[in-house]
Amino acid sequence: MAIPIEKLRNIALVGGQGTGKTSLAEAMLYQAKIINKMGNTRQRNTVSDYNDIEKKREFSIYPSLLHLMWQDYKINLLDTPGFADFVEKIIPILKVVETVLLVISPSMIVNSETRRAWQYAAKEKVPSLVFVNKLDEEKLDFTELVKKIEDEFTTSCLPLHLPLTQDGSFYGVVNLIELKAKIYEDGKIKDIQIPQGLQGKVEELRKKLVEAAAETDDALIEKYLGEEELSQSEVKEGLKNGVVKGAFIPLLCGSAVKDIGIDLLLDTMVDILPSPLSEEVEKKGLSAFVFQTLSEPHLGELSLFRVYSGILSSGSSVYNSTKKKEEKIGQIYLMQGNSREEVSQIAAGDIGMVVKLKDTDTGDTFSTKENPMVFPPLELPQSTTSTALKPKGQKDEQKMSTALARLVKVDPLLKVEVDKESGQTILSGRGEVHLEIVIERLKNEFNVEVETSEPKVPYRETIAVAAEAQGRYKRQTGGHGQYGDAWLRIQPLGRGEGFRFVDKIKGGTVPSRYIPAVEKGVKEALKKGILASCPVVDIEVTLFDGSYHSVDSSDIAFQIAASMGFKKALQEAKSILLEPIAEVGIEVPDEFLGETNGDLNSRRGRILEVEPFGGRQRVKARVPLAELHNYSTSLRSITQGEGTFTKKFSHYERAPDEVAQKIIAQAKKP
Ligand SMILES: Nc1nc2c(ncn2[C@@H]2O[C@H](COP(=O)(O)OP(=O)(O)OP(=O)(O)O)[C@@H](O)[C@H]2O)c(=O)[nH]1
Ligand SMILES: [Mg+2]
Repeated sequence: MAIPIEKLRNIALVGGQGTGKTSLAEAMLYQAKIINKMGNTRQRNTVSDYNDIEKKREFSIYPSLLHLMWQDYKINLLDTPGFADFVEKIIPILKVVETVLLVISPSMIVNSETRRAWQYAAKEKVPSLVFVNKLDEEKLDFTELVKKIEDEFTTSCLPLHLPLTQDGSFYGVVNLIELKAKIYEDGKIKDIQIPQGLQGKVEELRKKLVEAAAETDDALIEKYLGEEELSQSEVKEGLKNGVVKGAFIPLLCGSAVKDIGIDLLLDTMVDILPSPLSEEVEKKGLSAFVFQTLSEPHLGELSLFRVYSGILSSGSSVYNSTKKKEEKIGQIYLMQGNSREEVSQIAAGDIGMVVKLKDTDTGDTFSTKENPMVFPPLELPQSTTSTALKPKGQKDEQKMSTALARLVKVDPLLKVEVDKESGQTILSGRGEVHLEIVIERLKNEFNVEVETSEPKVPYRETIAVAAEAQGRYKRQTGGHGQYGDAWLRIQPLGRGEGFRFVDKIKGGTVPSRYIPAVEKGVKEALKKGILASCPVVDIEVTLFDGSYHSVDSSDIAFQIAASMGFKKALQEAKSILLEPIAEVGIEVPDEFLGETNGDLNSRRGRILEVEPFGGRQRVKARVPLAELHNYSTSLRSITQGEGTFTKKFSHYERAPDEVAQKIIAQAKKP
């Protein structure tokens, strides 16, 4: 069944953890008669949270795609996870929806995850509307709520609904667009008169609403100022304009688990939310964007895509213009959680899924080779938490790296690297739970058990004063022996200057043909210093004297002699340990600044700058990398989830003596 593009809606459900997004999706599917009984995340039987790990944890981890028909409109819903580690999963999704439904609850109006989600949506210029859920359970001060939303999002908040409560219990909703009231009793919906006591409030809100609708259009405002009544459809059209422009945030209310206000929510989506036409791509032929990849144990990889122009058909060949490769499209499906329905094609504006693509990743564009276009690459934040992984089974090394590669492919917020220096496999992500889940999947789906440890800190060794030493290597065995002798002088260089080798041999005391061997020997020795087996840096090594033997000398003998001499010189100079320092940028609300700074001090951090901005503080600091392990978790707990941070390597600094002693002792342990 082809649905005209103006009758499509693509909507993302976003907001803090546990506000009821998954439940709301379930309630909408129920209203639309896709399911005949509502599941509950606590009973682990919702359509959206179908994954075993989601069921076990009872919250969403992966975005899921659902769809329903309301009137003759098709609504695609993307239910996203609210847990702090997963908020960034909405970034690709914001590319493919026209609106964001921000789900809040009276006890969690705007927490840090909701705020972040809002900021991402605002950055992508995707308009939002707010649904206050859980009114069956939590008390709400309506006026206070509107004010809070306006303060937080600095946009005017426009209630479309007013909750009906009696003796503190929530039983119905006044629809301010149509000026009708509804009550919900045991699954039955009844129209009622707007209660007398509410008339005043209803009139006040209705006036605000009509005014906001009129203000979006010159003709409407003229009519309105001329004191003519706007028709129902004019009000709706005006509201739709306002939503597209982000002129206000519409506010709706209800209860997902009690199924109150859900029909009105769906009506609103149809009536005043924009269709994909609001952002039509000017293009001939196919353009589509892969916004999500999921992996299913028996199916392999599933790619969710949104078509912007043209049609994507099963069995066709398309051009992956990001990778510049042809891609064969197999069977296309519509998704309802994890159940799939085969379709022959997906047209512009709509969302679908295709399995087993060869060369396509999240963020890739499909088009035609004749008319290629590429959507800009996704801007994803850096990882904040890392752990080193080692397989428990000795033979599982290869299995682990294959499994990790597959998991990273379906999650662009994850990163796996083998650290060149330590040889450790480092898994990085957005938080500890994010990494825990990967480890759980390695075990459940790939049968690889792993041990975790802290990633090794890349310390360095250097010298602060100059020194000299002789390296002499002499071996007499049977026939011809080995002989090399080099006098080396070492001198400190500036931080970051690395290594310099100087040849100051006079009079051929070391013949020039052996000098490269001396340099090579020093370079070998640089790789592992004498303190904690870490590389030696920022040092100048001068070969200034030596001796040789016409028969016994060789490259290898000079190499060994140089290496011995270099180590001796390091001892003479009393080499020192350098530790990496990271520059961190932290953002916290005002009230947590004191504790955040205190914590930075206890991590040997140096605060460089504190700059206030809009009720928050930006802190720039330098902190030894070794002290930042698990920082994302501590910052979250200090700031009740409100703090965010980025880190990048800054420079090396001499480690304080007591710190260095510990590191050296640790490294000497067998
Ligand atoms: N009383 C009441 N409880 C609700 C309502 N909606 C959801 N809940 C409960 O709140 C809890 C969390 O609901 P979910 O739907 O899983 O919340 P979510 O927003 O999807 O959470 P995340 O996926 O972690 O972001 C569950 O125990 C739900 O039963 C509601 O309208 N009223
Ligand atoms: Mg959920």
